[in-house]
Order: sequence, then C-alpha cells, then structure tokens
Amino acid sequence: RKNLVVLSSEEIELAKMLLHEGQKHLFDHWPEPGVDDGRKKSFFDQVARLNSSYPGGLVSYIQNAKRLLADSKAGKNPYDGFTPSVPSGEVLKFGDDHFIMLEEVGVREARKAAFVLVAGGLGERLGYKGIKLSLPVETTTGRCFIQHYIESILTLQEASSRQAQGQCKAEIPLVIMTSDDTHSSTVDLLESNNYFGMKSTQVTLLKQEKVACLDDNDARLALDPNDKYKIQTKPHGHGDVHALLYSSGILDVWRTAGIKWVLFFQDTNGLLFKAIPASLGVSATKGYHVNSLAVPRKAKEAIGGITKLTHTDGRSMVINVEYNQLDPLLRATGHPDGDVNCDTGFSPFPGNINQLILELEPYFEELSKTRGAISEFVNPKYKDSTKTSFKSSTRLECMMQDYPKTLSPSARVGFTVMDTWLAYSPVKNNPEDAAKVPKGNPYHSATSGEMAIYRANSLILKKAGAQMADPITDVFNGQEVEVWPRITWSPKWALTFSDVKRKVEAGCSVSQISTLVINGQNVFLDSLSLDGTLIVNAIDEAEVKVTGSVQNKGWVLEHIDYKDTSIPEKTRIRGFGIQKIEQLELSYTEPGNFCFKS
Ligand code: UGB
Repeated sequence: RKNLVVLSSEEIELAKMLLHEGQKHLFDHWPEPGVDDGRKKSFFDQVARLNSSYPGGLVSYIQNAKRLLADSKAGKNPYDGFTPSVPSGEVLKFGDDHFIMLEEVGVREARKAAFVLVAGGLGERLGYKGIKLSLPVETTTGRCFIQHYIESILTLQEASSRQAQGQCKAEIPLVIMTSDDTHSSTVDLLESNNYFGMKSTQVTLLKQEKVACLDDNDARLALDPNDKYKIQTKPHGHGDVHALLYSSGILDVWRTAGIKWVLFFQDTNGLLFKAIPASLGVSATKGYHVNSLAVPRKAKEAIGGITKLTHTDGRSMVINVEYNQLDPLLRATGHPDGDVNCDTGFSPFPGNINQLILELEPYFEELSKTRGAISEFVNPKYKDSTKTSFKSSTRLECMMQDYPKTLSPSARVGFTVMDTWLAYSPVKNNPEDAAKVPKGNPYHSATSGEMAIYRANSLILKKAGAQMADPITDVFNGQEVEVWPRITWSPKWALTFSDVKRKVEAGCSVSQISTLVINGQNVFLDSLSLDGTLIVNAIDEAEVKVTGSVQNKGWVLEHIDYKDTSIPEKTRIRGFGIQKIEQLELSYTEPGNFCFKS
C-alpha cells in the first residue's frame, strides 16, 4: 500500500482485487511514490483491459486458472466418466438430388445469415510472416483469402436476394475477429482494396485481447521479462469469438434485423464456400441449433474428431474432441487400439473443420447466461514429474468449437459431413513440416491448399459433364500432389452445383496442361475444347458463350525451392511458380450477348 501512486478509485479497486487474489508479487518491486509513476499508471491501464475483456473479469480468470492448474497437476482427465461413441449426422454426397435441394434451401436461407471469420491467429505453424488472409488462395489468379471470402458472401447475398423476389435486398454482415497480431494488417488489407467490393459498413472488426500468463500452480500472474510494470500475455484462442460477439452487442443488432444463422469460419480454407450452401440447407431442414461441418478423417490426423460423449451420470453431448485427446480417451474406454481407421479407410469419427453454423436465437439465449465464456483448458509444460514448476509461463486457452459443451442435452446439435475434396483444404503447415506428414495424410500446406482448388473445380466440371483429363502427380517442396488442370472461377460465376450445371453445356473437354480462368457471372461454356490457357472476363451485363477449340502453349508450373529467398515468400511456400507462356484472353466490357467461337 505504501508504494502506491495516487490512484483513481477504479485503480484502487483493481489493486485490492489483485491483492485479494494472491497477486501481491506484482507490486513487491515497486519503488516509492514519485518513481516510475507513469509506468505504474500504465500497469493499471493494462490490468483494467485484462479485467474488462474476460467474462467475469480477472477474478474469474485467476480462479478458473487455479482450478484448471490443480486438475492438471492431479492428472485429472477432462473426459473422466465419459464414453465416446460415433454420433449420427448428415452425410452428403456431392451433386445428388438431395445435395442440390439442400443447396437451394441454403441459398434461400443465406439472406438471414451473418458470417464470422476468426482471424486472430498468427499461423505459427505456417511460419508465414504476413497475415494469412492476405495469402493467395491460388496463384493462377492471385486472389487472396479475404477477397475470395468477401466475393463469395456477396454472391450469396445476390443469389439469396434474387430468390426472395419482391422482398427487401439482403445485406449479409461479416464480422472478422482479429488480435493485436493481425488487426492493423487486416484493416490495411481491407482499406487498400476498398473492402473487396463489400460496403465497409457491412464489415465489423472485433479485436480479441490476449490473456495474462501464469507463473505457477497458484495462478500467480507472470510479469513480462522485459517490463516489470507489464503482465505477460498470450493468445487465449479462437473461443474468444463468442464473448466478443456477446459483449459487442452485435448479436442483438442481428436479432432485430431478422438474422437467423451465424456461420463461423477459419482464415485459410479456400474450398469452404463450396460447402456452405448445402450445410446451411442442412441446418434449416434439420432445425439444428448447432451444425458442425466435418470431413472424413484419417485416424490420428491432426484435426479434432466429432464425438458423442456419454457420461456415467447420464449427460451426453456431441462435441469436437481434439486429436491428441481422442486416442487416449478411446484407449481408456475399451478400445485398446485407440483411434484407428475402419473399413472405409477413415476414422469413424468425422474430422472437425471448425466451421460452425449456429441458430442465432438459441445461441443468444445461451450467451445471455454464459456471457460467451467457453470451457477452457490449460497446457503447462512442467519442469519435472513433481509438476510443481513450469518451464515457461502458461495461460488458459479456449476453442470456439467447445461452445456446445455448456448446452442442455435438449439442444439440437448435429453435424454435416462432406467430401474433403469439396470442403476442406486449409493452409496451416510450413513446407518442412508438411513434407514430414505420413503418406496418405493431408499436408495442409500452401502447396496442397492450392492444388485442392484445381482438383475440386476439375471434379465439379467433370460431374457437370465436362471431359476432364486425369491429373498427373508431381512433387513440390517435398510433397507429392495430384496436379489437375488449373481451373478457377470467381464466386460470381458459380456458387452452387446447379450454377455450374447451367453454365457448362454439352461436349466440353479440358486437357491436363490447361488453365481456365472465368471472371464473370454470365459466361457459358458450350462444346469448348481447351488445351492451353483461356481467360474469360465479362461484366455482369454481358452474356458470353464460349465454344470451339482453344489451343496454345499455355501456362506451366515451374518447380522452385522454398529455401530460395530471392523468391517472394507467398510463392516459395508453394514450391512452384507459374510461367505464363501463351494464353487467349477474352474481355467483355460492354453489355450485350456475345458468342466466341474459336
Ligand atoms: N485464431 C484466432 O482467431 N485467435 C486465436 O487466438 C487463435 C486462432 P489454427 P487450431 O481446421 O484443422 C483448429 O491455429 O486452433 C483463428 C481446431 O481447433 O489454424 O490449431 C486462426 O486465425 C481443430 O479442431 O487451428 O485448430 C484460424 O483462423 C481443427 O479443426 C483459426 O482460429 C483445426 O483448426 C484456427 O486456428 C483445423
């Protein structure tokens, strides 16, 4: 007390709270009043921020930490008493009648949707220096992730408004959760590109705060090693998104505006929007309060598994169990081999891709009770088996997919499984780690992320009746991948399978060396034979039919080494660049009907 500067009443309350919660050490080194007063004030500014950004404030944080650290020390398993089993959900088959019906329902529902992108992570595993949203989804067009996401949402908005003729035009809101690590770069990227065509008022950025680090099992807050007036902080995880949405008041705004669905997604999955319409259709037709998108998952693959957990006391929930917990849980509950593939060649537990669709009303009701607090965990690295001290400070963490953990068993929690090739190909791993991934398991690298786009688009065209050449295999940055024709289209061209079918007429064929770029809403391919590179650009008011045979030397993939620092990082993390030798580029900038016949 003698060492305190002249404090405001709020600061005194904060100091008292810290002392009461066993944090006296934070002040032990403070010199007498008059020395470092400015820094002491900024210490309290930080404490006030940490206090207001955590549901229940720092008192709750410290108490939760004490409890979780004690459980961790005692080796308590969070899944004690729970038996895992394979839950049931919707398994969709791309392109069949049911899928097409669901896409139609999903597009209709989209006018009542809001999107939430969690983009506060730095992507340490990828090792890329910029924000991941700025990375190209593919390098044929160079369109980056945030551009692709925004254009997809805008297309959904248009399509949904068209379906609801006569009613007012939808404006789908987008929230982006950032962190100190990503906020300013995200703002710069959006502002310097005019929000990629979205109204700036449609986009809301919510910045998550980091949480205090913990030095020991008594949850004593850690001081920053470089600044004794600062508490060391680390990210709390993507689970923060729920508390932020709640505290920002935006959920209430959405309820008033008639929003019914909130769709959460991650920063680097270029395939995601191919799966959105049908999954939203599942939520609407099944009346799911929570719908987790999932893909078939190889046993032990580093993504969580959607699991039904039934407790001895009768509780049960359908929840994501992280891959490193699923295997031991299975072993402990009568499955001596743990997480293994079944006859299908995949684990029976579908893989969580962290894309959630929540119905707003029950979500809001739940958050009104919890204030968005999500079940947390702690992962201290102990110095030795006595578990009395840590190698370095730790902190509490939380994951957005743990939201259903607090729901009552009557909540309608389901999932939707889609083919991986259609729905999931994130960019998370750096080339060196990706090259070490066991054969047959996905690399989740920039290389595989880009190749997945070409494969999905090729397979979709094939399903629509085009004759697509088979892929070749090649090795980039030590990763063996299938190389399909480099097919890309802007979301405007096609969002659903029905869109593709309408625009690809009979008799089209594409050779393996080909590249096709479609930038335009009303471009129709009719008996097109492509062997080379074709780019078609058209304004919305131009209706263009492309037919005949297009042949040229095209664009080729050149191998490059990721260690070659003379090449931009965005390119070398893929292990290839594109050499543009020859192409046919068609551009239609005036309204009208056009036919190009080669
Ligand atoms: N993110 C934030 O916005 N804030 C944070 O503090 C941290 C992350 P990672 P992770 O798709 O394969 C998840 O780091 O957490 C954002 C699921 O938990 O890429 O290791 C970040 O910007 C796992 O079950 O993934 O694993 C990014 O957009 C599985 O589904 C997103 O959160 C796995 O993703 C995910 O962060 C997967």
